Amino acid sequence: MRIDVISIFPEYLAALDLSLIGKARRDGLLQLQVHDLRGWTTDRHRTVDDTPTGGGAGMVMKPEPWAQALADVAGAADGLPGGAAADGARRPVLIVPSPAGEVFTQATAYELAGEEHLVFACGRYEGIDERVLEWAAEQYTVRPMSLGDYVLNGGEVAVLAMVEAVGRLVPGVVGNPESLVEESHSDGLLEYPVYTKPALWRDRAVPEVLLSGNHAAIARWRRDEQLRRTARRRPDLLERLDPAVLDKGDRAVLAALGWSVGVDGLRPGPGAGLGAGNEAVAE
Ligand code: 6GU
Repeated sequence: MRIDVISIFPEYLAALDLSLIGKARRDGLLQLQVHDLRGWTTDRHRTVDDTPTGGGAGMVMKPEPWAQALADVAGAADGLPGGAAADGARRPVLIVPSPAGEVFTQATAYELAGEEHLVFACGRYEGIDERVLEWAAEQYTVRPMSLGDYVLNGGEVAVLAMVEAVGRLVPGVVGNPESLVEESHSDGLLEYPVYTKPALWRDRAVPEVLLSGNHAAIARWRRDEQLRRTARRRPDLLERLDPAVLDKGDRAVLAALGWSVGVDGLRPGPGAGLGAGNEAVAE
């Protein structure tokens, strides 16, 4: 997979040299390049911003440096001018980090991991002139993306998160692909709690079932913990769960937590989140 990141703070992205993503780059699994947007300015001051048309606070990123950068980066992918549209090649995906974007989820990460070429355009200030996104749609699939309902100063930190979430799903990047199967959000539930040695630590014992060697019992306990934890911390995820994925044991745990399972989905009952075995679980 090829990934280009365009930013006025390329040093922010230095962390992409580290750990799993850094190794994937060195191994050639990810062709990741970070570019300084100011390299596409033409004035002496290398200006990338201007005042907002219509008035208001802050500054807006000028369109022309972005257009030059995005045209170069799209074309460089296969060595042809405007080469992204070459025969058979998929359009590159332009991801624009913004609190005004659609929410980036694990499902988005899986979608993007199947692409050939991702370009991340890091905005700063109040954002990028909207016409850049319209213009870029001629060459790119454009996807404004948000990490969640809070505001960062610019897209760089969001890009670190998205590149890591996508990159680790590219085949070969994570050494043991099984570790991708049993993790939070892969099945719509939060991950179960994990423990290591010693079995007794500062008067706290690990749950006994985990020492039993009974793999079926361990799997059941872990699944129950996933359901309990998700009900407690993220009831919104349970409400979106497809009831078809629930077995008899799941339904029993959910009933004990005060949830009802109907054909149309899961609903918290009057007791859910309060009593019914869901209370006083300190974390
Ligand atoms: Cl992707 N960008 C910015 N600037 N702020 C954010 C965000 C992205 N996601 C949440 N807040």
